[in-house]
Amino acid sequence: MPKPLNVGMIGYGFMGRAHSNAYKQVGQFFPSEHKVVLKAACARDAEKAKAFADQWGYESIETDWRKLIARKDIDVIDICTPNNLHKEIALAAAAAGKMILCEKPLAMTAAEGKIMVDAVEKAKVPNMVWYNYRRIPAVTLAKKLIEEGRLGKIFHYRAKFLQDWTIKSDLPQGGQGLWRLDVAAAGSGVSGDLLAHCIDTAIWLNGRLDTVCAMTETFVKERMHNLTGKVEKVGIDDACTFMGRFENGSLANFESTRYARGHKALYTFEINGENMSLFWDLHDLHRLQIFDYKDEGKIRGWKSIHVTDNSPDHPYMANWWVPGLAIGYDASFTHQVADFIAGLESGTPASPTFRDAYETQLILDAVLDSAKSEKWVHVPKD
Ligand code: 4PW
Repeated sequence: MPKPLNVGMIGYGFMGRAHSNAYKQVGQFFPSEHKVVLKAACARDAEKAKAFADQWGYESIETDWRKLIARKDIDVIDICTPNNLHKEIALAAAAAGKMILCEKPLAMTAAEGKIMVDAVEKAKVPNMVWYNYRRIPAVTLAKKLIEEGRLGKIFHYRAKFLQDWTIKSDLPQGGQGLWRLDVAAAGSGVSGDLLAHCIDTAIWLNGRLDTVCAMTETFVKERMHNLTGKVEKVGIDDACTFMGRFENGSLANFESTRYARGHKALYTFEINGENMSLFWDLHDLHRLQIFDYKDEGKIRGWKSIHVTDNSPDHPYMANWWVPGLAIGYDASFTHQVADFIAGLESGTPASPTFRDAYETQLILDAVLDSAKSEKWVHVPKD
């Protein structure tokens, strides 16, 4: 008999849907000793909670997250709220001995993140942050190639995450769907929302970032606030770019913006090593592009590996369809739940844990400090 893993979901937005979809898929494709049960969905508005619960198959609803956490029949708390609630909910969940899956970024600031890390470690509760791009098979393959030492010495790591959905100056800030524009709810703008993904992937693939020099811009300075009904100053960064240096000596170049007209979610990274370069693009998420300098001269060139084989060399794919058939963005979340469960069963926690994600918070703080001070900033070692 599989062990039930009873999930209590807090929030019902885009990420609430992405995670719920993963919970529903995981048992079908990644069998384990656990069976995910969608136990309760929680939102302040009962009607919205009920509609969400009915759509995704949650057994019950709560309108107060404290009541959800107090329930004996909940094992895992999934935090899909705006960022300003992550800390309070995580601390309460840890104190109640619940496992915690928290949407990214972990916290509003590194200081908040540290409190959350201490709480989950003190309570010894399994924990993870939803940096899902690590689980795209082509990205996981990149990690494998790097670990096998195929790239040699790394010289450059560059990443960008480009969107264009906030260019309209009459788009309000705050409230449902628009909390990402409200600094009180989000903590920051593109840095916490998009750059955080680039940083998480980068430190996973290329190790610690040591120093950064950043620039931010807020292109639209005032927006109507949905919660107050007044035009208010915009406190988030609309664009954030930085350069830096990794501990391994390689140079970093990062760009994130919501003002790149024509781009909806263009996340790319490229790594240049002495022997090999790798390039990945979210728009073509199955392809890992590789240039291998060790190839024979006359056939040397960029090649595109379509990571849809079902051989054990292509991470996750053997659990899906037949060789050659693609999976999508949603599968990265399914893989993350599968890895979380595998971590529970093996005793080796799946990454990124709260502690791993805290590293990203330290870098984000350093990036924003640097943009403000117009100076290079060292990323503190915890
Ligand atoms: O976490 C990010 C979101 O806030 C996502 O990975 C992409 O950008 C899609 O939506 C936003």
